[in-house]
Amino acid sequence: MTRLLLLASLSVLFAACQEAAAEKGSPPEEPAIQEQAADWDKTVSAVVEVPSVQDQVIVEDWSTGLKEPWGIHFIADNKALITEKRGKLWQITPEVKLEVKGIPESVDRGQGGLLDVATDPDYAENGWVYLSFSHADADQRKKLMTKIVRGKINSSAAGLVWEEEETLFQANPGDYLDSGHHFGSRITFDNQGHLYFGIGDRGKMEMAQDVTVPNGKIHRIMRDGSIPKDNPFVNLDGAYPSIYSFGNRNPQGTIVHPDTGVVWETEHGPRGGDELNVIKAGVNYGWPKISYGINYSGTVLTPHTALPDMAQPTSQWTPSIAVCGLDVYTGNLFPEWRGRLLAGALAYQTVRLIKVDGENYVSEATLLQDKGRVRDVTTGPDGAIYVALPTRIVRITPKT
Ligand SMILES: [Ca+2]
Repeated sequence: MTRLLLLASLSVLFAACQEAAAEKGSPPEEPAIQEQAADWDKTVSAVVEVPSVQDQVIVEDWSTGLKEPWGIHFIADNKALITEKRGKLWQITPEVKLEVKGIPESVDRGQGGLLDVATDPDYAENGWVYLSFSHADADQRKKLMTKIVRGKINSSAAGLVWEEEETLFQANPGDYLDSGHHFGSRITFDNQGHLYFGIGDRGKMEMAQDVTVPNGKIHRIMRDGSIPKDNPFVNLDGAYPSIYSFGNRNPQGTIVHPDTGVVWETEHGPRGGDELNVIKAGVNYGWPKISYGINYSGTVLTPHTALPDMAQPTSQWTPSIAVCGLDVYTGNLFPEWRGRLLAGALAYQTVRLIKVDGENYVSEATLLQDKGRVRDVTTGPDGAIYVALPTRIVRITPKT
């Protein structure tokens, strides 16, 4: 009942927004696709051709023999935790690959599986490791939803073991979906004790506008899983209190910029319209009411690239590069790149180095191209840039 009421009130709000737009003289009916293309230049940049900085770097294998690595996170110099989508967590150095046994069971189906890995900002003191994955309901593993846990990796006679597990986010059983699409779900932290993660729309695009379901959202929780008192929907009956923003199609990169505290996010558009967003409390990022993309079949998905009360992306990529993995460069090997975003991409097999200024997009360059689909990218403790490709991790260092 609550959900119905909320949906009803949201659609009333939406209708009111449309009317308001019509009153202001905006066309109530759609511009053609060609006219939308012209609009891209007026609102946000559609980045197609970018300069390359590849001649400034060396790319070498760091770890090979991996199978679909999804997340990479360094825990010491030359030592990283790596997730494989099929459900394995590894502690890896260039010489030794150790499996962490006893991690929670994930379901490797479609885009689901074992997804991101991150460590606590106070990892050296508390040892907490965070995982996101596609979790199955009890009903024969048919229905799935993104789940977030933390645990500790301890040494035992049998090797590395996952222990002291705590569930930080788990959806209500009724919100699990029989779909293998769009799980999100990078994990990142700010310096006020919050943990951010995304859940994609799970292939049910209208649900991204409904705050009574967890999909199509960026969530913010405390590191122990409790809900921040100032989250935007904590007082809205029926809403998931962990929701921080909504209307997010499939967040595949989320990172808090260490210099500015800005929460940057990359998300997949449909065909066209991959987005770079600045995530803020309570904001509607528009999916699927507004998009710079079209349906995969080539038909119009939505006539709108902008509507009142829906945030524009900071930048967007049309055609889609299939953004995946996002970090901020914080090392010393490339001093002039400090503070820039590192954005990976699957379809375009690229890593983009993005210059930002506060909440604004400035420019981007190609750092890596055509080495394989890029699933994740991170700054290592040594200042090199590490990139997860389909079977290996490569290390990027300066040429001179
Ligand atoms: Ca959007």
